Amino acid sequence: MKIKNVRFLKSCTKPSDYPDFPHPEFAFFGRSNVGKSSLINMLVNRKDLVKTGQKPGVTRTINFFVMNDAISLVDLPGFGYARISKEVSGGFMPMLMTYITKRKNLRAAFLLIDIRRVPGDFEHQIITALHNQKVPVAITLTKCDKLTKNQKEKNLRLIEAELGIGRESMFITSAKTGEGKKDLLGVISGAASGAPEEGAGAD
Ligand SMILES: Nc1nc2c(ncn2[C@@H]2O[C@H](COP(=O)(O)OP(=O)(O)OP(=O)(O)O)[C@@H](O)[C@H]2O)c(=O)[nH]1
Ligand SMILES: [Mg+2]
Repeated sequence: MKIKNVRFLKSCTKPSDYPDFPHPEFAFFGRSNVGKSSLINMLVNRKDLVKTGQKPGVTRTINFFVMNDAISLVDLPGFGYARISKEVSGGFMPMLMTYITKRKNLRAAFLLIDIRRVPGDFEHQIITALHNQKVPVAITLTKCDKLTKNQKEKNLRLIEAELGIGRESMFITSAKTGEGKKDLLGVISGAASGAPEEGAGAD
């Protein structure tokens, strides 16, 4: 898929503020600092469309972007970072769960997992919530440039065992090298090729 244009649409936190955008939507979930914002920049060939940062907790709202005037990409806050709020480390989970249940035009989700980490409770909760809404989930391993081939192999086995799925069903990516870009764009263009959905705005 060729990226002709991409623009920021809106940043918000609650369903009543979600943009009334009827086209297929793709959202990026994952722990704080896993590389959600960086991956979106990589996919759309832009260094700084989305703000990224070295410290966890950079993205704190739901950010909607529009690509080729036809597809929306959503950068979400991360979960699992204890210092992000006075609450628990799952501080953003309610916002994410509401987004999953309310957003009718969510066509597919990318669940990002740092290839150096084994997924845990938060990832399982997100997978279950997406499955309940019948939203397909693409498990996307990030920061793959950071490991040697042997380390990658070892971690892939741990992640496969934890999620109960094989690596052939996962995407191996790097926002740094561009690895996986073609495959992820293929998921987006494939899933987006259906007609725009009815009632795609907030409920
Ligand atoms: N080496 C390498 N670094 C990466 C990659 N992806 C992201 N990073 C770095 O990881 C850090 C976090 O990236 P972000 O894209 O801000 O992560 P995020 O998931 O959006 O984080 P929050 O918004 O805080 O939830 C930044 O310093 C990025 O430069 C990657 O594929 N390879
Ligand atoms: Mg971010």
